[in-house]
Amino acid sequence: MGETFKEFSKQYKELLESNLRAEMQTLETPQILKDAMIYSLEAGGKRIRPLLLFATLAAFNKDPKMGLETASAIEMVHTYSLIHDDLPSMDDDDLRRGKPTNHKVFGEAAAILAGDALLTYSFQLISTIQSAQTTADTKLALIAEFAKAAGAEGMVGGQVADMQGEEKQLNLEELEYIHVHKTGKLLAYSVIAGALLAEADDSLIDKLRSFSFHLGLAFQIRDDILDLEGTEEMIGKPVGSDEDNHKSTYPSLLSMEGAKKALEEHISAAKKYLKETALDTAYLEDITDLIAVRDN
Ligand code: GRG
Repeated sequence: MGETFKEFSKQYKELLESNLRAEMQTLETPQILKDAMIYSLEAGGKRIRPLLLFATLAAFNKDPKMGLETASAIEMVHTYSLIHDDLPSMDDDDLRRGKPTNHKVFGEAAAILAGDALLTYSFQLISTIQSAQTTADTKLALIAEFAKAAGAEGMVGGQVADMQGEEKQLNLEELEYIHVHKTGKLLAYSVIAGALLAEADDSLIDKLRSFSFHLGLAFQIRDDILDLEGTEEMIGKPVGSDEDNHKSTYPSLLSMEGAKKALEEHISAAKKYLKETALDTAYLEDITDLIAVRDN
C-alpha cells in the first residue's frame, strides 16, 4: 500500500467511472433507456460502495482491479435504488445531488424502467466476470449474496419497513432494523464481495460482517445528523423534537448529542473488528473515518 488513500480513491473512482461509461456504450437498447441509465450513473455520487470493495481487496493484498465488475454492479444497484426512491409513489423528490431527479427529466415510466434495467444488468455483469482468478463458485456466491443484500431480505425489505414506519413513533430497535436493511446491507455487501473475491475464510468474513454492520449504522447516523443540521441551517432554529418532524431519526430518538455519541460508538466498534482481521486495513480505516465526518 504505497499510495495515500486520496491517491487510491482518485485512481479507483476514475477506473470505476470509465468502466461504467464503457458498459453503457456497449448496451444495445432504445436510446431513451440508455440516456436515463447514464444520466443517473453519471450524476456525481461519492462511489463509497465501490471504494469499500476496492479497499477490501487491497486489505487482502489483492489487485483491486479484480473487483471492477462487481464494484460497477453495486453502483448500478445503488443508482437504481435512488432513482426508485425519488419516484412520485415513494419520496416524490425533484432533486437528487443538486440535479433534477431521473423521472423529472425522462418521465416516470422511463425512470422506473431505467432502475429495472440497472438492477438486472448488475447481475449480468457479475455472471460474466472474465478474470481467470474468479472461479464459477465465487461468481455464484457473489450473486447469491448480492441478491440477498439487495432484495426482500435486504434493501427492498428495509425500504418497505421505512415506508410503514413513516408518521409513527419508532423505537430504536425498529429504526435500526430499517437502516441495517435499507442502507446497511448494500454497504456490507461491498465489503463481503471483496472478501469473497479474495476467497477469505468464514471466520474472516464474520469479522468483516461485524465491521460492516457498525459501518452501515455509522453511515446512517451521520446522514441523519447532516439532514438535521441542514434543516436547522435553512430555517435558522434548532429542530429535531417530535413536534417538528414526524419521521423518526437517530437525533429525534436520542437527541443530537446522543446521536453523535452513538456515531462515535459505531465507528470505534467498526475499527475494533477491523483490527481483529489482522489484514492490511489502512484504506478501510480511512473510509471509516471519512464516514464519521462526511458532510455530504
Ligand atoms: C427504492 C428499493 C428501493 C430502495 C431505496 C437506499 C434507499 C433505498 C433509499 C435512499 C434514501 C436515502 C437518502 C437514504 C439515506 C442513506 C443513503 C443511502 C444515502 C445515499 O447514499 P450515498 O450518500 O449517495 O452513498 P451518493 O449520492 O454519494 O451516491
